[in-house]
Amino acid sequence: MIDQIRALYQSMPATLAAARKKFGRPLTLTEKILVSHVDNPDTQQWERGKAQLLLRPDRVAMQDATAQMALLQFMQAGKKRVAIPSTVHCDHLIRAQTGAAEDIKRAIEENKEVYNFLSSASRKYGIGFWKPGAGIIHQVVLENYGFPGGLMIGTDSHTPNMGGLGMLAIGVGGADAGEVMAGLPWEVLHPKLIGVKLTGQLQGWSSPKDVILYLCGLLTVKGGTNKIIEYFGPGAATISATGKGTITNMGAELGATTSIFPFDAKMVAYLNLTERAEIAKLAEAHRELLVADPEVLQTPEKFFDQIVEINLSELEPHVVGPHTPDLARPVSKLAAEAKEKNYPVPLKAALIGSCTNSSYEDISRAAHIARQGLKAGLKAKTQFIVTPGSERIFHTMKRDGFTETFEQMGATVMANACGPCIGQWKRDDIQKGESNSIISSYNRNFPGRNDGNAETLSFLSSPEVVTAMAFAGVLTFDPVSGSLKAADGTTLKFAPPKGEELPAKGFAKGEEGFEAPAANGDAIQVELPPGSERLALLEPFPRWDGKDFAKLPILIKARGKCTTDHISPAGPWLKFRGHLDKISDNAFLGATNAFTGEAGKVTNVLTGESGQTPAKVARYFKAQGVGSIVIGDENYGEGSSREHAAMSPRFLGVKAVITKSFARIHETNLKKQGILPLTFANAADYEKFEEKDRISITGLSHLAPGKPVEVAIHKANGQEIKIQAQHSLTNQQIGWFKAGSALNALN
Ligand code: MIC
Ligand code: SF4
Repeated sequence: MIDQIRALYQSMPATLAAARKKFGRPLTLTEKILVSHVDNPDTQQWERGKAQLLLRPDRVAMQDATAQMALLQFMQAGKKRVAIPSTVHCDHLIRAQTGAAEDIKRAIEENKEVYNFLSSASRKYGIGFWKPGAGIIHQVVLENYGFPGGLMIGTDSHTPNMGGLGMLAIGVGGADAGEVMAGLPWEVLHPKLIGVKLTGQLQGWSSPKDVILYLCGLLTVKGGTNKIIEYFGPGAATISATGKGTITNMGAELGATTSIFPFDAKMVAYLNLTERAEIAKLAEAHRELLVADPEVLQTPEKFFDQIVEINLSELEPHVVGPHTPDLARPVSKLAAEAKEKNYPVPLKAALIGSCTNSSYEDISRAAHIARQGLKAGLKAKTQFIVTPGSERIFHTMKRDGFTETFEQMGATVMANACGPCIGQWKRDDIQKGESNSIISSYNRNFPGRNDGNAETLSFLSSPEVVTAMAFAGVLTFDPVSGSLKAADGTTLKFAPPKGEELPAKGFAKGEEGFEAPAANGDAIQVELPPGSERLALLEPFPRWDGKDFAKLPILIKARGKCTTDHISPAGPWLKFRGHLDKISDNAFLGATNAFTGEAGKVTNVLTGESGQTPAKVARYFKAQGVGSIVIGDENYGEGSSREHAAMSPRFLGVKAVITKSFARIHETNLKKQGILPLTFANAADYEKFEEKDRISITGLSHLAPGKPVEVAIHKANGQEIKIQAQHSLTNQQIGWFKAGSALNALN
C-alpha cells in the first residue's frame, strides 16, 4: 500500500502544475485529488455540474449486503482477478438481539451461505475479506486503508467517512464497483463544490456531530446533490480525525457526492496510532499536495460554488428528526417543539455507536456522562444499546473500563456491526404500529428504518447527548441546562462531557478477522449452492426492444419522501440481498401511494383489485407482458446505495421512473440497470398523474443527451395530456439503456 501511496504523491506535483495551467488558477483540495485520479488527462473535460469525469480510484470497499450483487455482477465480467485493491466487510447481516457474543454466533449460522459465497469469491478474485464481527465497513476502512489524497469508491453511501483522513471516498452501487474491479474507469458527474469554512473551536456539549446536524438543517437532504463539500479554515484543524470522519460520513445525509477535510496534524496522530506511521510521515512530507492551495483559503468565494461559514465556538448541540435528518434544531429547543407537535415524550430506547459515532473520543465523552449519572445513583431509564464500530474499539472500550460503565447503566453492548441502524434489531418492547420515540447517534432516521415500525419517531444526536437522554428517559430533557433528580433526592446537573481523542495507551486489539485472498485463485470454486434461498446467479436483463413505451400503467405514484428504504426496505429483507427474485417482493413496501395515502399498497389497474403489494401487481403485469411506470416526488431514491432499489423495479418490469428530482447514487443505479430516470420539465406536472392513467414515452430511438422526451398521459375518458420530461443520460448511458443494462453493454 505504501508503494501505491508513494507513487501517487510522486506523480502529483506535475499533474497539479498541469491542472493549474489548464484551469488558469490555483486548486481546491477536491480538484487536486480529482485531477490526480483522472483516467485520461488529455481528453477529460472539466465543467462542474456538466462534464462526466472518468476516474481511476485507488481502492474499492464493499459491505456484505451490497457486496453480493457487486460480486455477482463482477463475475459476469469474466475476469480472473480484481484490477485494484478491494475488500469485503461482513457487518450488515448481523442481527442485534442479545449481545455481541451470541449475536455473532447466530449470524454465522444464519448467514452461512452468504458468508461462504463472499469469502470464497474474495479468496478467488483477490479481495481482502473481513469476517463478521471484525467491524463496520467504514470504521475498518478508516483504521486500515484510508489515506490522505486517495480516491476510493464503496458500495455503501457512508463511504465518505474517509474524508476524515483527507481521502475522497464516494458511495456507489454494486454495478459501479463491479466495473471498477473489472478494470474499467469509474464515471461520475463533475460535482460542484461547497466550501465550509470552520472557525473557532467546539465547546462544552458541542461535538463534531453537531456540525453535520446543523448543516443538514441548513442545506437539507438534497442540498448536497452532485456536490462535494470541502471543509477548511482554522476550525478544521481543531477537530480530531475521527470527528472529521463523523462529519464526512453523515454528509451522505445531504445527498453530497462526498465530503473532505484537508490533511493536518490530527490525521497524523490517528495514522500513527493505527500503526501507519510510515503513511503519516509520507503525507507530512507532501503536505502541500494534500491541502487546498493558499489562494483558495484567502479568497474561497472565487473557488467554491457556494460557501457556508460555521463558528464552532457558537455551535449548539443539536437533535434532528423524526423521520428525516434535516429536521434540525438545537437540543435546547426540542422540548417546546415536542409539545407543540405532540411527539411521544417518553423515550423507549437510546442507542450509541454505529459507523458514524463510535470513535474513542465519542465513547469516552459518552462514558464521562455515564459516570456522572451513575455517581448520582441513576441508571438508564430507557433501553440503552451500544454498537462499537470495530474490534479495536470494542476491546479498547473494554480495557479502559467504558464497557463496564455502560453496563452499570444497564446497557447491552452489541456486536461490532450495523445492527439496529439497519433494522437488524429484535425489539419486543413495543407493538407494531405503536407510536413511540427513540434517540440514537446514528445517521439515518427514515420511518421504519430501525425496527420496521413506521410509527417509531427516531431522533439523532451526539453520543453524549443520547447518553444523557438515556438517564432522563424523556425527549424533553435538555442536558445542557436541565437537571435530573439524583437517587438521594439532590439535583444532578451534568458537567459538559470530557473525553480523549485517542487512547493514551494505544488501541487494544482483538481478533482482527481479516482473511487474505489466495495468491492464485484459479483452483478456487465460488460457493454458490444451487437452489439457494439466499443467492442466485443473475440473468441478464432483456435488451430494449427498440419500441417506444406505449400506454403503460402506473405501478405506483409515490408521494413525499421516497428513500431507498421506502423502495427496498432492509431489516428482515436483508437476507435476500443475493436473490433478486425473492427480494423483489419488498419493492415499494414503504412508499406512500399518492392516490390513497397508504404505504406499500396499490391497485392493480388491469384487474381493478386494490390493496395489493406493488410486487404482486408488477408480477401480474409482467406475466401479461406489460411494463409499468413509477412516478416519484422530490429527491427520489434518497439515502443508501443499495442497487436493489433499482434492480427490483427493473426485474419487475418497470421501464421508467419519472420524478421531480433524484438522489445521485440512485439515479446512477437506475441508469446502470436499464431503467429510464426522467424528471418533469415542470415539477407541477406531477399532479397530473391519476391512478387509471396510461403513460406513453415516445421518441426513444432518438434519445440524445440533453434532449427532453415527450410523455403522454392518457386519461380514462380518452383525453390526452402531453408533458415534457428531462434526463441526464450521456451517450454512453443511452447505450446502457438500449443494451438493457450497463453490464449487458460490456459484453
Ligand atoms: C444504509 O446506511 O442505509 C446502508 C444499509 O448502509 C446502505 C447500504 C445497504 O442498503 O446495504 C447505504 O448506506 O448505502
Ligand atoms: Fe451500517 Fe448504519 Fe453505517 Fe449504514 S449507516 S453502514 S447501516 S452503521
